[in-house]
Amino acid sequence: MLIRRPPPMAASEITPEGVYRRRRELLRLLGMGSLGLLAGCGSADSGATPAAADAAPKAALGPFDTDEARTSFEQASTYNNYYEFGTDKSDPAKNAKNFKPRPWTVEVSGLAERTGTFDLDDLVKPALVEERVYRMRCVEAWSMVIPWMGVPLATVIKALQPSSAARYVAFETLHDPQRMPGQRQAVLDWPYREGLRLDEALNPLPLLVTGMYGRELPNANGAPLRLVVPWKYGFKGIKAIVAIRFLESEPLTTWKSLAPDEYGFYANVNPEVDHPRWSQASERRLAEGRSLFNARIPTLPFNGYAEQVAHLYQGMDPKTLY
Ligand SMILES: Nc1nc2c(c(=O)[nH]1)N[C@H]1C(S)=C(S)[C@@H](COP(=O)(O)O)O[C@H]1N2
Ligand SMILES: [Mo]
Repeated sequence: MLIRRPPPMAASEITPEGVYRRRRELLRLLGMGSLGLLAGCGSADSGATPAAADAAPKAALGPFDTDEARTSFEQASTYNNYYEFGTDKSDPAKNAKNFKPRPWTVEVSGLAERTGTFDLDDLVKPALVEERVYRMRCVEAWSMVIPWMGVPLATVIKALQPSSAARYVAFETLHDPQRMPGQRQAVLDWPYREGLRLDEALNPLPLLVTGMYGRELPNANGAPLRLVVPWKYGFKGIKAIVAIRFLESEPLTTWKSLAPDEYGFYANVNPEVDHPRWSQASERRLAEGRSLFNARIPTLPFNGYAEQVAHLYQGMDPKTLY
């Protein structure tokens, strides 16, 4: 995570949020079964223009959804970290445009009852997809509010039946320099790797994501399958997942192995533990009506999810949680 001055955002402040809402309403009117599930989990209209928001029917927010102003689809899909497609924020949207995210399989291995190669739809069942509106806080101190669509990681893991010896779950991104041009350079030790402690992974918050804003997941955001762990820094949210492994000991993760004094395995958002090169006390929120140049807002412990997850770390030194 090299530190760069953020590029100008002017054009992308104009958002297609209205388009997103209209599509949802249309699907609702058509009574589409799968959307019933999605809509039931809430899609508040808080990020919309005021006039449209008043006119639109309001679905209740789910228990984990934030009602903060949302980042627009345009912003969230064009300002990305995805080094497999380049290191500039604008690279992934351009360089991943022709990436083919289907067909897609995921290899499950290690300490579990059900292992093997799964077709994506068999592992992350479309019928179980729900919407979650989460804050996303990058370790670089910018943040977004994104309506993700996916299946709770806990649901998927339980179906795989990890054995009692399994204490960690590890994830790996596709390694294919033909399809991911950024991998032709040794920027990272490819493939990108991430992981969670199993009890973290079984918490209700982490989501295996296949969509956002009521649409298929854009390639730049990690199509067809990425992880979202809202109380941790964004780099834990590994994209284009092709492998899931159940392990007894902590797996090596990409950013920790590259710079262990700067990035940890836990990477829990913590305003009191600064990055060695910058403060983590506040963040620049990229959302409706805000740009990266707006005044900073305070960063919350566990990114505002302390109530749901703080108990997982009782007795641990907050410094090691970074
Ligand atoms: N495979 C892979 N996953 C990745 C990254 C990456 O470079 N490669 N970047 C991470 C970082 S640093 C962040 S902040 C988020 C960004 O997700 P977004 O582009 O959808 O906002 O993806 C994470 N997942
Ligand atoms: Mo990040």
